[in-house]
Amino acid sequence: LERIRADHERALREAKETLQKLPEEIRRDIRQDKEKLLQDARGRKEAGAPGLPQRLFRQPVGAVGQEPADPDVRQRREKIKEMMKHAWDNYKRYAWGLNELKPISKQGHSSNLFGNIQGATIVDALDTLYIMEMKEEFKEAKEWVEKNLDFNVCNYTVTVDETHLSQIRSLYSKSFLIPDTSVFRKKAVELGEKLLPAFNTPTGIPWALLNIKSGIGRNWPWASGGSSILAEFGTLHLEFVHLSHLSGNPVFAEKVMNIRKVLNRLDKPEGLYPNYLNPSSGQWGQHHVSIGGLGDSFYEYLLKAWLMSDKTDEDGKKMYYDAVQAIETHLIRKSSGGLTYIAEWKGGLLEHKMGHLTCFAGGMFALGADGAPSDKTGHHIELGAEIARTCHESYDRTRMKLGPEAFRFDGGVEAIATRQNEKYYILRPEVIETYMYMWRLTHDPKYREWGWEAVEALEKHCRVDGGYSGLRDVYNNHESHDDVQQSFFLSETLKYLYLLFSEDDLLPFEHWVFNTEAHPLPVLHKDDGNKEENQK
Ligand code: DMJ
Repeated sequence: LERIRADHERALREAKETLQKLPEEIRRDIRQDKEKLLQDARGRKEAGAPGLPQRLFRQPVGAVGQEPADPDVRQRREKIKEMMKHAWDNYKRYAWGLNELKPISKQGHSSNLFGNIQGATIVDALDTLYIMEMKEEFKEAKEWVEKNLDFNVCNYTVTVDETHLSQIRSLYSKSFLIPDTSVFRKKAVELGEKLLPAFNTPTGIPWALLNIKSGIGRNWPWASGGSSILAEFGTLHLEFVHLSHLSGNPVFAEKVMNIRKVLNRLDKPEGLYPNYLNPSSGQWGQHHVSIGGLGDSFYEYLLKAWLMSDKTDEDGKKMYYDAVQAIETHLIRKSSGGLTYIAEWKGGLLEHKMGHLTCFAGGMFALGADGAPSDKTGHHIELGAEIARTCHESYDRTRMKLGPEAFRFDGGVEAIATRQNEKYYILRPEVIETYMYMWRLTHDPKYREWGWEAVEALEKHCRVDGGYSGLRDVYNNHESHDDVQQSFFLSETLKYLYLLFSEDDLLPFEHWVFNTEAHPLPVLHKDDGNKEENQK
């Protein structure tokens, strides 16, 4: 009551003062108020988004590289660009604005994973179009995002990892790579804010699913008694640290730093991280450990958090190298035929199976070699090379020269899928991702050769009139297409192929880290005034 009375009195006083002014003075005040409002609005427009701090766009290093010097390499790179054009043009023709393309039935496709989100292929492909200098296509994609991507329609349950996070990841990366990025920046922060209630759990480990309207979260019922999943809550770090930079709001970084704290407090069986963690009790669920599905990108983000912090994030570094040590001791094995593979661990027992997803680890080990103790650098590169060789074998031992979803090292087989439901290939990127890292870090020409084998196989078996399709069985004599052109084919598979045949000056590793969907994020260099931020 007192406050209302005071406000009321102040309003009366101001009105009286105004009435005592000459009409000319009143008109001047009004003019000044108007000008101020206009100025504020202009400022907001330049800053790109209301409420966001102004940020100068720095010309990014290596967002566009030089032409490859070698004419054969140049030609191969051109071919990959042509593949991107084929994938994009068909998406545009038959599925524009929808999530993905069905290249055989020539219509749009959307799996449950996407919820109500639309245009996943456009958002995902933007930075590939940009680095390939496909200017027209990039322009139309950017315009679509500006006009159509609206997270305010999200008054439903969203997945905190796969779909929505991947949108943040993707938008986010664009706000660094591409000039005039206010639109990406604004939308990334907007979506980040919407996801914050997912962290309202007793431990701060986020739910996998969130109803944006009610702010109530939950987990998948199949996930070990309603646990959160390591590869989901462990794959937020890079984007949330950057979100704090973009928005000026520390809350995002605080949320992911807390995840680390919780993990560091827990006992880990044999130093390994199980895939399931209950966000209420803070206890591990089933002791199932995998460097593939459900676990993979958690390990990737420990290493990349350290790299993205310009190697100042000591905590991330320690967690990564400790985890690799435990993985080597308990999961990495050599087959009798001499192939190194990463098995899965179920309550202490090994399942001698390696997923296509796990093949990304070859690139990760090699990328992490630099920070390993000096006597182990060569060993980490070697480990990466061995995983690359095994994954290449998994491709080479199929009829279509494209790898299965999972391959086994038991029952007398090596690097071969034995179960029918593991024989499919859905245009996944992980093996090519590893070739790209191995090429950049060793310049051994075999990685480009292996990448080219994959290009030829994709052209022969996956390319159809209406785009690119996955295959149901890579061991079959005849293609049975699954009729889906995954959006990650454009954002990851084709981007890694393009980088494999580019010079090292395109998105150089000293300046960029690739997030788990191959979207580049800039390293927060200490000398750019990020020192304190990195250490927080
Ligand atoms: C990608 O979208 C990401 O790399 C994710 O982390 C796991 N795999 C898919 C594509 O295979």
